[in-house]
Amino acid sequence: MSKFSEWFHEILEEAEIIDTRYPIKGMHVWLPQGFKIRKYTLNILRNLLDQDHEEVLFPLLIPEDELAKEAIHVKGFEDEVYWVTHGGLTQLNKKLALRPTSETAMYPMFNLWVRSHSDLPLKFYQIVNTFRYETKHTRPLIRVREITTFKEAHTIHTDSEGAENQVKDAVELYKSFFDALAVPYVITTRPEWDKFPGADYTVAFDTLLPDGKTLQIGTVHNLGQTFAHTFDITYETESGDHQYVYQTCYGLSDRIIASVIGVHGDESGLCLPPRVAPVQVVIVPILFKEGKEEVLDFCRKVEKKLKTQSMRVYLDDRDIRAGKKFYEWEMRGVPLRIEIGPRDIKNNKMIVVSRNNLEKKTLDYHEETLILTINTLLDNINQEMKDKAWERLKNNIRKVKTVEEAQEEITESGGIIQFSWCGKTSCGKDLEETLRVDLLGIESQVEEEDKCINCGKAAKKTTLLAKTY
Ligand code: A5A
Ligand code: MG
Ligand code: ZN
Repeated sequence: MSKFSEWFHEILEEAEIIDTRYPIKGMHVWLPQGFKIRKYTLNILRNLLDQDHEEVLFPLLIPEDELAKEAIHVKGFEDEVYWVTHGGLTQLNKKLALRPTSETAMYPMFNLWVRSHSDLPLKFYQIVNTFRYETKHTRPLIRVREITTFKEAHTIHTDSEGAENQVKDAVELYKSFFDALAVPYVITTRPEWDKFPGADYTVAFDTLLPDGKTLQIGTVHNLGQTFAHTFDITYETESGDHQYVYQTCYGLSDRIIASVIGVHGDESGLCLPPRVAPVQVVIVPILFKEGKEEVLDFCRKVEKKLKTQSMRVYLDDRDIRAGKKFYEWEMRGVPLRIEIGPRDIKNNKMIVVSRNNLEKKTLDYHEETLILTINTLLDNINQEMKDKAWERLKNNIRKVKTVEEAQEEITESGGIIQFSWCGKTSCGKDLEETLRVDLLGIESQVEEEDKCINCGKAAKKTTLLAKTY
């Protein structure tokens, strides 16, 4: 296990995010702290999606014949499907799959729903659990067998341009989402052999974890007309013809939480972006024998004031050492700590400590501007976290000219390698095997004349590779 892996498992337990002791491999329990981080993260996501998507909720079970209809799709998932075979003691005539994803649950209904060009486009999403019998090593939040937080959006369009544009819109939406979490990413078009089963192409977001491996944190698929043909989803055009629709889908999972934890955490524990932190500001009274009540009263006043702005504030008035409280709230990733002691009250001061850099500042205390001051501090913390995370990602993307160089970088520093590639599947797979990495995909077309680092033929594409989760 890498040092990061160990850190990750420990912090999930210590910060009470996930309990991994549930007696089914790859299935875990969300604890109250984790559930809150998840809730605030999903609030951001729902706010973005609700601008032009409709939230729906489909059944968990999919009949065997529907799942099997789309041949390429089912081939991609056949090793990973859990089956319900019995109702009580009765064997079912038709096996039922636990959804690994919901194309084959939704699209038979889309067949019924889509009638006329005037109905389109349609944009739906749901946030549900899905089940995948993963055979690779499972890890909490990163590779699970019950994905508890599967956001899948599914859209329907009259023409291919509509679907193309939706892919671009979805990429923008995911950018906004990850920006809100201060999580940096690279965006690539996955190589042919790694696209979503049934898609024309897949655009993926990957972030970099501290051990130098990347994590796929989101995918956007252009499905073209493949599923439309399979599920006979057609609409009537203005002139009365019947045409097959074009579709896209895009998904996120528990990995969004894993990335927030993994990207920002440090040796003191969690470091949460203010928008998803269960507690955004903790107030720690610095108490001495004398003037105890006065300090507590003052802290209560500050707490009340900040709460009026629906800020998530916690006054830690437990009867334990302040140092112990600092340590605990730092471990839990609370973005901002306010310390108030008897001398501060006298001098109209307060001490604030930002979790992201553990910097301590003494500020003037003014009741009228308190909220503004704290909000500004929280905004700054978010910005600093984002800048730092992006800088680390950028510093870990290295351009190479040869396979040997790639090998060296991968063994010595990990991270993401940028290189020129001819675009051929056989050559790409050969590279993956030689270097024991994954091609993340294509960033862009090569602008000048260049050579593939592996086969020496004309390069067409700037491509990224990395060791991946
Ligand atoms: N229907 C489309 C959206 C779909 O299923 N796409 S997907 O297969 O790529 O899954 C969406 C996202 O879920 C992926 O980008 C990946 O980040 C995440 N994911 C896939 N398998 C996972 C697993 N076993 N555990 C956690 N996250 C997973
Ligand atoms: Mg897979
Ligand atoms: Zn090549």
